[in-house]
Amino acid sequence: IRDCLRGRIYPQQGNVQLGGIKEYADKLRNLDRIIIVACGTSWHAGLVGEYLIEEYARIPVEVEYASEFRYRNPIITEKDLVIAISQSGETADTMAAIELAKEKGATIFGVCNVVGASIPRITHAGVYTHAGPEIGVASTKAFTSQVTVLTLMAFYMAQQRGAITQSKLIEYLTELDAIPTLIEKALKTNDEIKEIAAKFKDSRNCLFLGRGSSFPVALEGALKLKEISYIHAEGYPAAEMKHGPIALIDTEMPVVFIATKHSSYEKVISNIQEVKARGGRVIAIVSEGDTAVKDMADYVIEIPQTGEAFVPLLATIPLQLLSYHIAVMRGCNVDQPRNLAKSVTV
Ligand code: F1P
Repeated sequence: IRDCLRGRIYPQQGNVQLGGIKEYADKLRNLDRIIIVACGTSWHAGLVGEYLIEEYARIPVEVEYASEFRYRNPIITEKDLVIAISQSGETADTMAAIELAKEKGATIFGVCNVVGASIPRITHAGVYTHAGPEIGVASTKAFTSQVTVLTLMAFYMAQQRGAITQSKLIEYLTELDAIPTLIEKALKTNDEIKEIAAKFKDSRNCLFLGRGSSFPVALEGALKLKEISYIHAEGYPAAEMKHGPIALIDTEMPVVFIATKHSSYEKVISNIQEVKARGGRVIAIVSEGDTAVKDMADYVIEIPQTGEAFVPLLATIPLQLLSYHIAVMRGCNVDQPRNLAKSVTV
């Protein structure tokens, strides 16, 4: 995360560039569909990409686990654009999904961190995230960088297709430029998060809930907790809670909400009330200055105010820190979690 803040992701000059995909501007203007393939954390970044591309560029997007896609008989045509996302650029399932889509004539873009890895070599074009080496096995800064690239892609495609004007594009890019400073600010909640972690370190389960593009952030928060602390955690769309997970809520169940002041704020508030009414313990990620959620939740963590498109970049930070502190307090090796490999090449 700190490397990202030092400007190793956008906007440092010459780093993240859409140059490769800009050669495909015509294709992007005439696309009917995008298929995103990835595994693990990269798949969660793909889901954020789906929300942003559909919202801003209005292109239909499907997000597939590469590990499933490669073994079924998916419908792919030469009109499709497939975006493969991978930190390592070596994940065997993602490579197999690319080969399958290539055989059917699709155009393939890659979003990779490791320069010169296998995936960039088998894609038609792509973007390097340049987040620097991931030291730990669990993906952290790679996720924020992938989301940054997908956010840029969504705005670029939107502008190419006339869904947003050039001046709107510049407005969004200016907002994106401010994100590293806002992440610095978000990191200042580290000590508060450590105190919250101490209260929940002995939990056996945890739920993460969010709506819209905060739903994939909830999935990623749950995955980080599972991967590094071995606590069973589930991410769900908050609106899905009433269709099942609500049965799990009792005084032993911590529920982490992403409850920033954006389009679904009121609905998330009613979900928090439902959890509190059943004795659940709520940790909420809120926008700076929020009062309504503060009155309801047991613990709140503030993130700086930002446009809705950029919430995934900021809301992820406290969730990563929460998992980190819980894992350290439980004596887990956060860099080398048991049973996990950095690149899954088989
Ligand atoms: C995909 C991934 C990572 C996870 C772990 C296993 O890797 O699932 O998200 O943290 O390292 O592999 P990649 O394709 O993004 O390199």
